[in-house]
Amino acid sequence: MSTQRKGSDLLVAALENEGVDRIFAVPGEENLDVLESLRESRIELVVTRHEQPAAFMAATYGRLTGKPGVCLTTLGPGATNLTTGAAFARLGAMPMIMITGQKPILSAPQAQFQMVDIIATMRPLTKLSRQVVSVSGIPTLVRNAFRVAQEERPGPVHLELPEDIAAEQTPDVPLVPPHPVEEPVAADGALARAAEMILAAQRPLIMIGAAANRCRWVPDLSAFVRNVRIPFFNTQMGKGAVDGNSDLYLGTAALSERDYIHDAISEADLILSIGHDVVEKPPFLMGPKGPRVIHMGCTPASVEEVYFPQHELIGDIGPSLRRLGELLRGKLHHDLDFFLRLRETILTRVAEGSTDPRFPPTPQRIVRDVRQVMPDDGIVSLDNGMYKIWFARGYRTHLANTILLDNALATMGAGLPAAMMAALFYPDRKVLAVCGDGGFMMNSQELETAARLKLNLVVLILQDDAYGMIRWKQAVDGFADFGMTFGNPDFVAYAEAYGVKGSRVEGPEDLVPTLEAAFAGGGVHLVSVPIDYSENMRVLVEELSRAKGA
Ligand SMILES: Cc1ncc(C[n+]2csc(CCOP(=O)(O)OP(=O)(O)O)c2C)c(N)n1
Ligand SMILES: [Mg+2]
Repeated sequence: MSTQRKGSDLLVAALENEGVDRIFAVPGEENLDVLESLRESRIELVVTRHEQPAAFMAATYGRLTGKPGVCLTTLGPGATNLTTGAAFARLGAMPMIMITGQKPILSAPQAQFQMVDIIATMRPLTKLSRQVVSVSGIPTLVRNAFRVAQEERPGPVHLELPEDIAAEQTPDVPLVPPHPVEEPVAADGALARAAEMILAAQRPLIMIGAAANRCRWVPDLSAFVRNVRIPFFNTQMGKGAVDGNSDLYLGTAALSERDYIHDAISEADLILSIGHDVVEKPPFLMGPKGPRVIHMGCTPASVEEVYFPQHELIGDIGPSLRRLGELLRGKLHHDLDFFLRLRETILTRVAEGSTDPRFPPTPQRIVRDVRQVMPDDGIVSLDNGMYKIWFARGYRTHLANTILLDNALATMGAGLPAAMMAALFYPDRKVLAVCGDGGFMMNSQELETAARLKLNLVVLILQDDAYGMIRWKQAVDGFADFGMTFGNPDFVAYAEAYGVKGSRVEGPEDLVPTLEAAFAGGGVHLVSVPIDYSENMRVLVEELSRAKGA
C-alpha cells in the first residue's frame, strides 16, 4: 500500500517501483519538493558540479546496465545544460530518464523568469519529452517513460515536473508494476535466406557493431562466432562484445577506409553486420562493388549512402543468432585460411610502434602501456580526441563494455563522468579515464564529485597543449597551424587543489609504474603524460596512403 502525500512523493515512489537506486542531480528551487521526497526514500542522491556530467553519468549507468539511469535538474539553465547529455544518450542508444523542474503551471507568480520551452528543446534530443500535468498521471507517465527509454533502440526520455504538481496533495494512486518484455525474433523466412547467403559465400566476415555490445547479447554472440568460425572485426563501439583475443578477431575499423582492416573487408564477399548502428563513423564504405551485407539488429537498417544492406534479420539478436547458428551448423565451407593469413599482417601492422622508446611517448606506446596495466575486467573510459583512434585500433578488449568510448555524438567532456559512473558501479574493478588536455578541462570540476564519492579512479591526461585532433585535421587538409593551442594548469597542482593525488610521467619507462602505483594507492589519482603526436601524420596519413598506393 502506498502512503503518498504529494506529487513529488508519488514521483519518487514510482521511481523506486522501477528499481532506481541513484539519481544524479544539480537541484534548483523548483526541485525542492522532489528533493524532500528523495531524502525520505531509499534512492541515493548524487550531486554533481554541472548538469552535463550528471546526464553523462546517468546515460553511462544505462549503457552499463541496460536499465535507465536518472538525472534531475531545475528548469531553464539547469535543463538546457542537460542537452548535450541528452544527445549523448540519444545517439549512443543509452537508456536514461531526465527529470527537470518547472514553474507552476496553474499560476505565474514569477512571470517568465527562467522560463524556456524545455519540452520543445528536448523533443528532438529524446525519444519522448512530456510535461506532468496532473498528479494522477504520474504512475503511468513514469512507467511509460522507463519503458520507452529501455526498449530498442534505447535512449533518453524527458519528464518535466512543474512545482505546483510536485507540491499538490494527492489521494492514493496505484503504481504500475513493470513486467519483462521479450523482443520478437527474426522471421523464419528471413533466417533461411540469410543462411543461404552465408553458405553461398566464399569469404564471409562478421562485423560487430555498437548494439551488439549491449550486455545481454554478449554470450550468444560469442558462442555464435566460436561455433560458425567466421572471422570478425568490430566497429569502435562494438569493441569487447566478442573476446578480442579470439583467434578469429581481425581488428577494429576505427577509420572508414584505407586502414589495414580494410584489406580484409575489401576481400570479403559477404558481411554479416550484427548490431551496426549508423550513428557510428562508418567502419567501411559500402559501394556498388564490394561485399554484400546482411544487417542484423532489433531495428531495421537505416539506408545511407555508405550502408544499404541487401538483406535484413530484424529481431532480438541473441535468440535470432541461436537460430541462425542452427541453420548453419556443420554446413559451412568458407575460406577461413585466407583471412587468418591476413589477420597476422593486420594485427602486426597495427601493433607497430608500441614499444617505441622515445619521450614524450607515442600514442601506440601509451596504448600498449595502458593495456599492460589494466586487467581483463579493467575499464578504460575515453574522452574524445586524437588518442581515441589509436585506442580503438590498438587496445584489445577481452570483456564487454571494458572500453567505454563514444563514437556516436563523440562529445568532449564525457570521458571523466563515464569513468566515474563505471567506478561507482564497479568499485572492485580498475577504472581508468583517458582524456586529452582539452576534453578533461571541459568537466574537470567533477574531480570534486569523484573525491567526495570516494571513488577508486585513475585519470590519465594526455598533454599536447592543443586540440590535437583538429590540429591534425587542419594539417592534413593543408591549412596553416592556427587557433588550436592553449596553456594548461599544472595538472599535479590542480589535482592537489581538489585533495586528490597527482603524478607526472617524466620518462619513457615511467608510465606503467606510475599507473600501477596510482591504482595501488586507491582513491582518485590524476596522472599527466605528454604525448608525441607526430605519429598521427606518419602512420594515419602517410603510411596508410602509401600502403594503398593512393
Ligand atoms: C564538445 C565538443 N566540442 C568540440 C569537439 C570537436 N573536437 C573533437 S576532438 C577535439 C580536440 C580534442 O582535444 P583534446 O581533448 O586535447 O584531445 P587531443 O586530440 O589533443 O588528444 C575537438 C575540439 C567535440 N568533439 N566535442
Ligand atoms: Mg590535447
